Amino acid sequence: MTQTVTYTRHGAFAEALIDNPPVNATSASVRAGLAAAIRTAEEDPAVQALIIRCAGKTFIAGADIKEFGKPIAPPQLPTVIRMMDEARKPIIAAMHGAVLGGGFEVALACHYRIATPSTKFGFPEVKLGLMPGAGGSQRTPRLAGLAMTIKLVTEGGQIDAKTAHAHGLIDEIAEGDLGAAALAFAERLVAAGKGARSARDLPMPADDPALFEAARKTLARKMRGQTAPLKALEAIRLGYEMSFDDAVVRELEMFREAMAGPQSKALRNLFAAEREVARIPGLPETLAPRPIKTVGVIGLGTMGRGIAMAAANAGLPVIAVGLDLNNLDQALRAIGKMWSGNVAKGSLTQATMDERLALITPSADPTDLAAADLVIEAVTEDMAIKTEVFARLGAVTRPGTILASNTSYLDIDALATASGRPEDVCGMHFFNPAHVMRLLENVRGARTAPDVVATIMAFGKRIGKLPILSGVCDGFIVNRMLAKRSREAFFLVEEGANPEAIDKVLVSFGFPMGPFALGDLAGLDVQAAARKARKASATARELRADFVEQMVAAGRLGQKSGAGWYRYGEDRKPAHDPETDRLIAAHAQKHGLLRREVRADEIRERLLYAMVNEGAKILGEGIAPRPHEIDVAMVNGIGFPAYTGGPMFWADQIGLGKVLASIERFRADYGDEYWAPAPLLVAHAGQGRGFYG
Ligand code: 3H9
Repeated sequence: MTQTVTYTRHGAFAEALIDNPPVNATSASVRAGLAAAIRTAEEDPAVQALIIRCAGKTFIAGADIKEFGKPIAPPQLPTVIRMMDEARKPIIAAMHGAVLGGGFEVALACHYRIATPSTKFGFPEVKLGLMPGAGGSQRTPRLAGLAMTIKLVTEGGQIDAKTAHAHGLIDEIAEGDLGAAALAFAERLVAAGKGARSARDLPMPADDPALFEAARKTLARKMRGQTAPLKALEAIRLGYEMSFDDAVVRELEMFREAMAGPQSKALRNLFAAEREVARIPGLPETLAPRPIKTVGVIGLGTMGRGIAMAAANAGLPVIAVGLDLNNLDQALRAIGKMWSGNVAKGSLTQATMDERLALITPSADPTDLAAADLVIEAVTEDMAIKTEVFARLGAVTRPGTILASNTSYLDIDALATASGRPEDVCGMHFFNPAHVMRLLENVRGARTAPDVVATIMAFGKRIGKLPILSGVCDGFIVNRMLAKRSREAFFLVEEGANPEAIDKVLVSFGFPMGPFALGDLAGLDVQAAARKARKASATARELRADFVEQMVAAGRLGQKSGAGWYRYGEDRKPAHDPETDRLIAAHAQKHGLLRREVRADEIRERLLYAMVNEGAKILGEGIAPRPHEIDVAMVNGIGFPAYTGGPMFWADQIGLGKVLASIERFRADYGDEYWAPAPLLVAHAGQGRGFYG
């Protein structure tokens, strides 16, 4: 048929086999091949039914994202789907892997559907700022009802084959070889005298405005700020307002409008960036990673426990070394408690939990780490202690064992020197809670061996993380950028903004919470310790804005003590606390500060441009190889809203010239020390280009 679609006759049945790696997207040649297969099967009197199946790991995982934003070669997907609707012979989808987006739409346009038990189905379009564009919003309700449709189409999640079957989205779950099962299904179909049929001809389910209303509320909370989910919801309603044929035309128009919008552009850039960060410039893709069969974790505080859990969750044996026996026992009980919580919620079986626990071997003796292939150090964030631990690790582990520090800002190169094996040393900075958060900031030291870099990137993926690579600097990518945001937040409080107003600006920008609510959540004692560690490099003004230290001195540690910037009741919701106002007022009086009204615009620009400027320095210094790393890290690490694409992409959309002009204004007002623009930002702005080109 075409390069990507093979047409084969098996007696009375034809099979169109799609082979378009990596994910069998409906690229131009697939669309053309499918159209040709449908025509051929329709015209061949010997063919009684057509089967559509895919080679490789998956059924069609969607429209071809790489074609988006370019002119689409005919036939377009809706045209092929229309041919399926009009076919007189039954078309059967035989599915495995992921049936997503346009792939799900092709399946739903088939007249019958069978799938292997492990197949997953979904409409991830909203995650790309899009909505189904080839009938998904119209066929799904006709087959599966409104509630399931709303969930699938607006939230972008996936369902398994059992659920799809229970909701009428597939006809049969196929055991054994899929090709053979599809042929057997076709034979039974024809023997039973069943012919072509189309979901197009089914009625819409009874309207239920309350369901739509409830969904609007859920989306406003769960997918705050995103435009596509609400558009997708609106598209479902089209089925009540016009004929199926008109509704799919309008759905396609809405899909195209979404595609041209800023959120989709940003989310698609992020999708590509999340994949691009796995390819490290200058590192040959053929470089073999070192084998990791056993993981060691040393230091079993909150981070060490989470890291041990993340490794055991991926089925890896873990030697968990705690430095004293009491702590060891406590750590294991805490790990058990966290997994028990999952068992209680039903997301983990007791048997799996037992298996995972059995993978963790506790020890109080670092020499046991000789059996590990990778040791992740998560002891107290103190350079003297870490240096000692690395010296010890260098001595007790085998040469070639990778020694990674989970430090969030300390110097990996100094730890490398202490180990005596600098080529084996790197950073692996997990985010709290380490068994949950996807981002993993891997750090390459000056002397880290290239195959160590390849290993920690592959290892991160293996334990279900999204690893990005950073170079060595204070705070690496995420904390270095975040530190600038914190600096501005504290300065703004000194100048007159109140913490709630600052948090509100960031929440309305799309962050899950603002810097003060975040500080309360993380613990102000933790923040104070980090400030203390950086005291030597802090400016006089940064030292003066010592709100965190004042809070801690007053016993206000954040959520855990019931009060920090905010006051917390039983429900843990932040409430205004007049004590905070008093503390700020006293601070202003003590230092003779005249507080003024600060506008939301200024708050937003100071907090966000401080990060963009630091991001530009990080890029210019080569700490991040590309803007991709920064955007992926900030979206997944601190909740920079995904639909902006991340700070660097967002700045590109504003225009670097405009960003620079604001930074220059801040520089004039607040000094070079804080607002000297990054040379790369100046250079790019001068050339009229963005960070991405
Ligand atoms: C849509 O369908 C619109 C329609 O409703 C309307 C049309 C009119 N196209 O994620 P991975 C590449 S919107 C092109 O690492 P995994 C990806 O870039 C679309 N390429 O693998 C990467 O290549 P590279 C709705 C795609 O096994 C490689 O495949 N569909 C596409 O972890 C491997 O990807 C989606 O949004 C694509 N659609 O996960 C599905 N998808 O390394 C998005 C992937 O060269 N895809 N690639 O960059 C996914 O969710 C995952 O890729 C999947 C596999 C679960 C399929």
